Amino acid sequence: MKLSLIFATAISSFFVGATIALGFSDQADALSFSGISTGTWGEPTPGSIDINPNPIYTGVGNNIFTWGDANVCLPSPNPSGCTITGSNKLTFIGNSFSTDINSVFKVGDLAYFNGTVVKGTSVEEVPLNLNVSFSSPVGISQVFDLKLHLVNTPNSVTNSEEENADLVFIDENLSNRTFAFEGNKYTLELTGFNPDVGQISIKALEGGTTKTAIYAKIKSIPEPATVAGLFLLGMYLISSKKLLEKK
Ligand SMILES: [Ca+2]
Ligand SMILES: [Ca+2]
Repeated sequence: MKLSLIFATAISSFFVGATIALGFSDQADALSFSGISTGTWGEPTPGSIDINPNPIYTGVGNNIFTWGDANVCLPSPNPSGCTITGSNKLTFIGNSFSTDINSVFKVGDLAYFNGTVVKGTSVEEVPLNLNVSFSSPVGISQVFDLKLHLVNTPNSVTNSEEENADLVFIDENLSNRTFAFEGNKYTLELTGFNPDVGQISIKALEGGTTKTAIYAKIKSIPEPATVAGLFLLGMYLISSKKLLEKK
């Protein structure tokens, strides 16, 4: 008699807990996020002094970043002349967005120009400070720090164009990905350069431009209420199994 009373209480408190948890979960899943993204480049990391003893760059604090000394004389059709491609360049242009939770959306366009530059004047990594301003009701602005790794391969006339091509890799690990709204926590997760498959690098031939975009999605972090509900369910199932076994 006493035992059944305990279980009745346990069951009813489980259902109350589950209802609260489901209530939160439904609300979070139905939430959509809209806003505007912008981005500015941060201070780059040149990398090893042996590789880049004379790093040259412009654009910290702007949305156009250049690196490498473009003053290099490439073979030209005119025997006395030089062809200068210009420095390497990354241009980030943010956009407005509207997305549901767990859906991939575009946070900005990225254009990558692969300049042919003087050896030892490049940089190896540049941070992009991605500022996301969420519209009402979320109404918060947050800067997410993401990093791009710049792979500047040495060029050789005996190489193929593909072998001389350079690359940009995106680091998907944001250092400050979490934000809060109405007591619930969310994360912004980078998904890379492609909305459909996990693509973390882009390539451009020497003197060529590759246009791409950066994609992300917003996920909700499970609430303590949900975790508590699941814990209660687990405890209830274990005790009811034990009770059945005893019978
Ligand atoms: Ca290059
Ligand atoms: Ca190269």
